[in-house]
Amino acid sequence: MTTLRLVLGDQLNPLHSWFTRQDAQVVHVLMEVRQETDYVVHHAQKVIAIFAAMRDFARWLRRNGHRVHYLALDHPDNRQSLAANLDFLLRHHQATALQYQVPDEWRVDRILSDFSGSAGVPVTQVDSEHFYTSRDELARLFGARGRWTMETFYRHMRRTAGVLVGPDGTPEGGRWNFDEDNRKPWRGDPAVPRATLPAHDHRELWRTVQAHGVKTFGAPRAESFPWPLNRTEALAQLDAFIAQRLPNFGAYQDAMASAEPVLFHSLLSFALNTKMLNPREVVARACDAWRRGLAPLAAVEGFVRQILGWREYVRGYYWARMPDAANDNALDHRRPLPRWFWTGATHMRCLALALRQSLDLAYAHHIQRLMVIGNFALLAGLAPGEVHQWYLGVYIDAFEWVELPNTLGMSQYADAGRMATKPYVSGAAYIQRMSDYCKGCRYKPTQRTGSGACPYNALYWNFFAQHAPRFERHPRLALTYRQLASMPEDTRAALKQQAQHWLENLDEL
Ligand code: FAD
Ligand code: DLZ
Repeated sequence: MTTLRLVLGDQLNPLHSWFTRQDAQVVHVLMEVRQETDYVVHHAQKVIAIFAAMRDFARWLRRNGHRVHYLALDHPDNRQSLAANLDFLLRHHQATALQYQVPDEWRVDRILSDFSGSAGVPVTQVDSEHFYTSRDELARLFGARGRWTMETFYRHMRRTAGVLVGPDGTPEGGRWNFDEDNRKPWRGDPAVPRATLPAHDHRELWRTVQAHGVKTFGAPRAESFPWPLNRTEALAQLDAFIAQRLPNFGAYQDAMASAEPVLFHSLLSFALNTKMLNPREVVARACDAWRRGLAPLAAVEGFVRQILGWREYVRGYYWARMPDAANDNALDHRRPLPRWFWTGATHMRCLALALRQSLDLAYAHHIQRLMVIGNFALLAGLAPGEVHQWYLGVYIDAFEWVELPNTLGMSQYADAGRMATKPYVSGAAYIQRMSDYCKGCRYKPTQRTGSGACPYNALYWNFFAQHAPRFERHPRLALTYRQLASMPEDTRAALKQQAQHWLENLDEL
């Protein structure tokens, strides 16, 4: 009477109730499959990280007395798909039941529920015991309301989870939101503490991945692999963040610096998304640091907002809107990605830095993703589906449930503003204010036209001119359209012509 339990590559949670007791009749199954390496072209570090963390988790299970059947990528029994392997393993173990934790991705959810219908044994889906909210909580909260604002959801979460609220349900410090205190550029001070990152040797694993012909991009860094691959390492990273970087997280949350790719960000998204860490413990640690006077409220609230607010919000949005959300393209943007998205070889220094960093580290922080790369993609009218595939592949933390809403909703306005109240776009001035990226750039951030002008500027005005029928009556864009209307006709024509030139020569920028 054997039961198989499937553990997916982003379900590496040692605190799950499945693992509270050993049972000789339960076999835990983990599988490295081409189906999962190939649904998009992943960054090399993402494939190494998932496989290495799965292998580590399997070892942890065995050490703790659990039975494990691990199908490595090159194992002769491996059928390379979730369903074919489950079919084989059910027969191999003569199993009489299959259990799996609710997957986070719509695609995998389909695969497993389709398989359940033909498994030939009873199949049970259990909770992954990770998120604060159920998949449908956001949809239930907002119901038929047209716009689902994050702020409303976040306040609901603060109250229901009892996070940074007083006994009467009012926010600590008298405000729900400290964003206004949190928008400082960083000019070299305070110093950024050196992150102590793991340094795993995964050259052998990388050779296996390559020998199998898995297509990847980006730097593998296999000889000194820098990501946490188990809960112990993830907790060490959390400790270091709380002690060293959280106090300045809020103030410099939106800042960018060429010498400091991470600044005061936590680097916790991979550990969170693979469930090595639970969001509750991360939030609790941050709140505790504030209570003990080790970090200011503005920093702690800013950090909590990302996890208790945005992270749960995008998950609810994803489950409410899939599968339709994947095809969103409200602005009918169709241009292919410029070639330099895969190399970073562009003369625009901000993009070169953000892209090279992404290819090198499989990481960029939020503002680099949103206001440098995403901003350009939207202004240049790149096809949102292609932009989504790129983001889904490139970052170590990219899983569709969190990547897709951020890319198509927040960044590309492809959902017609269901998520973002207005498009997240800017000209060069924002990038210049929030970073040192423009220093030494071939293009001048203060110039709008001419071969030395920063392309963001003409593209910015062209975007609003082109999409005037959609945005000109938007109350929060009134100033933008007043500025556009007050420009002399020949200025508007020159901006249009300049933007056209950039758009026709994207690969050369
Ligand atoms: P920190 O800045 O230290 O934030 C702490 C934690 O808050 C993060 O680890 C993350 O779990 C959570 N968080 C912060 N912002 C968001 C957000 N907007 N949505 C959900 N959770 C958030 N995040 C992913 O985890 N996976 C993705 O694939 C992903 N794709 C993105 C694509 C685009 C276009 C944009 C604009 C954002 C994307 N984000 C994604 C959100 C955010 O950029 C990353 O979570 C963050 O940069 C991860 O780095 P960190 O751990 O240092 O985060
Ligand atoms: C991202 C990924 C990759 C590259 N490979 C595997 C794999 O071989 N086996 C596996 O179980 N999971 C993998 N993953 C993570 C899955 O894509 C993830 O489990 C789904 O996104 C479900 O949310």
